Amino acid sequence: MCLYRHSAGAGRIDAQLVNPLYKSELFVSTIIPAPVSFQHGAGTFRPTAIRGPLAGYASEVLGLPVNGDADVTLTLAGAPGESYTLEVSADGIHATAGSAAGLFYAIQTLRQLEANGEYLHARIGDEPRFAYRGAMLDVARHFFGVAEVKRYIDDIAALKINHLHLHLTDDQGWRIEILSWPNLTTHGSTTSVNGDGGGFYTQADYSEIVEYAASRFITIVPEIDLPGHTNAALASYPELTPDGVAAELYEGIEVGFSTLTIGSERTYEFVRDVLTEVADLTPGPFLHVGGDESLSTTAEDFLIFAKRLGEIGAATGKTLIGWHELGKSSELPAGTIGQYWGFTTPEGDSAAEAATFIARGGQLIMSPADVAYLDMKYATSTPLGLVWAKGPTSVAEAASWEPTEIVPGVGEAQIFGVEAPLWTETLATVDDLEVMAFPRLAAIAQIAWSQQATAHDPAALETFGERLDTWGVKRYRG
Ligand code: TNX
Repeated sequence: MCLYRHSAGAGRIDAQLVNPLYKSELFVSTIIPAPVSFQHGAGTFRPTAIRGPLAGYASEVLGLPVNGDADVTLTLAGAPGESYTLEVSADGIHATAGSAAGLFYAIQTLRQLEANGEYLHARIGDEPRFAYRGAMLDVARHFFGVAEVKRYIDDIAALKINHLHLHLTDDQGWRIEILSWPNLTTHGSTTSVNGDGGGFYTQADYSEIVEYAASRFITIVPEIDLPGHTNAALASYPELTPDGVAAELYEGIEVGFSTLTIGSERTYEFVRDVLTEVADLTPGPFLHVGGDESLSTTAEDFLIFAKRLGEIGAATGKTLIGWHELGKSSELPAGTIGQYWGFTTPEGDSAAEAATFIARGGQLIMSPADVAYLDMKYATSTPLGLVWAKGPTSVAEAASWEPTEIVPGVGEAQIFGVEAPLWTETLATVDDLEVMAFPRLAAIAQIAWSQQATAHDPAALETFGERLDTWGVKRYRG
């Protein structure tokens, strides 16, 4: 076997591999995200059956039967955590991890060692760099139903992403049923961008998504965006508006024109009721409360609101997450997590606002818009997508950034993880989502999972792209 550590440089193999997916004679690991250590041989193994925890799931994705004396074994042993080891040899395929999540990641890696039913001989040791590896889906600008979200969950699970942030509310639609404020969905969910129709999740639908995600070791992070991005709520309940007159429903793509009424106690009853219901429905530890682009809220009002929001949010027992503008407030609950969406070279107050979360004992999720926003066009000719965040954003740009080199004073220890948002002003179908996400999301998942300075390898991304083709996932071909 030849030893290859990704962080150390390019790996090589001397033997020509027969397997068509490993067609390069100078074989480097094509696993995305790249594992910590990877040794491989030239041979392959053809397994017949699987046993162990997660055998049912593995059987589905690998297309092998479950059987008591299988030659693919999944074994729980060792310290808990997300690490795993995987060995493929003439003796069979053996995955070992201290947790079911680790075995799940071993299965994802295994899927990428396969071609024509044969698995490349390999020995892999792996664990993630960051605890939080996220994708965000905006279901407010366009609505995506339960089945569509489940499909996106399967897509991102292959990349060892472990959080799906659902942007559930915005100006164009309110997508989660709130029993104590029913008009949010009976009225506020009926629209989307472009008159493409509305939709919402009943609480049962939402729980179904949460459970499905959990079966893929993905935690749902629900976002209720406050106090801006609230036109759908303002259209549903006139008592929330500054003048007591219901807003019109909105199907455009402007941002920053809506705000809750900061001086009214009814606003805080609304915030408390909504956050309490959403928190109660959500088994995961996080509640995202938005805070971005509240351009119609005065600076003074924003601080008043942020303090109340922090108090109400903390009372749900969840750890709050907010877009970096919430860091204008120095009174957020200790440990609140900030989501940085400024550029890789910060502009304006974005770095200072992000730093507030660290000062309060929290961490940052890094989503720099110029490299991690999956709704940016790939090239000027891309029919879908926007360009405002220094777009177009090529695959190479999405793949070549380092989270610790963005906000001064924010290094490895201050970073909770990395998330790639997918905003949907211009995206209406699952094909649209996949074409914008892939392959850039694969590149960003590598930044979230793989060791620092793991080189961006266009050939590995292309191989991953070919796997997406075999899995029936749409992708952009540059
Ligand atoms: C900015 S960045 C937004 C979203 C838009 C997106 C479009 C941020 C937290 N908010 O409201 O959908 O740009 O790219």
